Amino acid sequence: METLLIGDAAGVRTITINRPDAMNAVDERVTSELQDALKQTERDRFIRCLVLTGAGRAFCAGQDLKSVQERTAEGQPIDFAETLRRRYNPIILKLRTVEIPVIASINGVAAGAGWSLALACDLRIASRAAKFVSAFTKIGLVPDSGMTLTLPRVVGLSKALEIAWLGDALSAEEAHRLGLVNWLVEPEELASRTMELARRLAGSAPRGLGLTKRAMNAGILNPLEDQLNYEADLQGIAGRTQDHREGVAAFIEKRAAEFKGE
Ligand code: T3D
Repeated sequence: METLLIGDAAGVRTITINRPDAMNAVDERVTSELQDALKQTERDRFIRCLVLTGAGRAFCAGQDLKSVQERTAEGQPIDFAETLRRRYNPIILKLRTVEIPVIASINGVAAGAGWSLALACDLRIASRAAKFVSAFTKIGLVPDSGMTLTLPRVVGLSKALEIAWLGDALSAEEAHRLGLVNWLVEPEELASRTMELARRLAGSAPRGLGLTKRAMNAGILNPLEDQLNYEADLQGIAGRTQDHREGVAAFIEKRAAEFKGE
């Protein structure tokens, strides 16, 4: 694995997205390796709990915008509907369907699809240094990777729209208050508190935990699959706009975007 660190201890597998210089932004290799790592985790019967985290000061900054801009500059149009279905949606579905507890250990910023990844996990423990940024609207896109289902289910429709539309960063404290994070801990305690929780879950009856997840999933899994497809359709439209290209260029050039509705 080039972009992931994978470690096992006492029945707990930890997958760390390891592109710290890019705030663990997700390129083709990350999604491909994450898909493989999740499939392997499901096959490894001795793994009883999975932890997902990020290296350095970010959890995950979502899609790698530099690779998006490079491809656009090379004249290779990206079909976001296709890339979501092929790259992101299988990861979100696997996080929900693997019948072991999945903990997001949120060490720093979670933005765009990076936040969606955390929302697709079963439990979230966050460092007080973490923050949450929807990010999609700022580059003319639609929240994806399940966020349009997972976020309003936790915070309600109006708050979800506020978060998505305004795109303001949510502090770890605010995310905890809203129920988006189960536990909030000091940065230096995150790793040990995560392992304490993971070991406790790994020591529980695995079949019972897995079936509990299956039962709790029952009400959301079919809607999630439909919603992932629907998000992909909408992202296909948003991804073809001039405003999206302007949003990405503005982010990379570190300036305010000028959106024209085109
Ligand atoms: O199918 C498809 O492909 C479509 C799918 C889309 C899914 C998505 O996730 S869309 C959303 C993509 N993500 C974003 O728009 C987030 C962009 N990043 C940010 O808003 C901010 O960087 C953060 C809030 C994450 C962190 O802010 P801050 O101030 O702590 O750090 P920074 O200075 O902005 O970033 C540090 C470096 O990381 C910087 O590089 P540099 O200037 O030092 O060389 C920055 O460019 C880089 N970086 C951060 N996010 C990304 C990134 N590089 C590439 N892609 C990123 N997403």
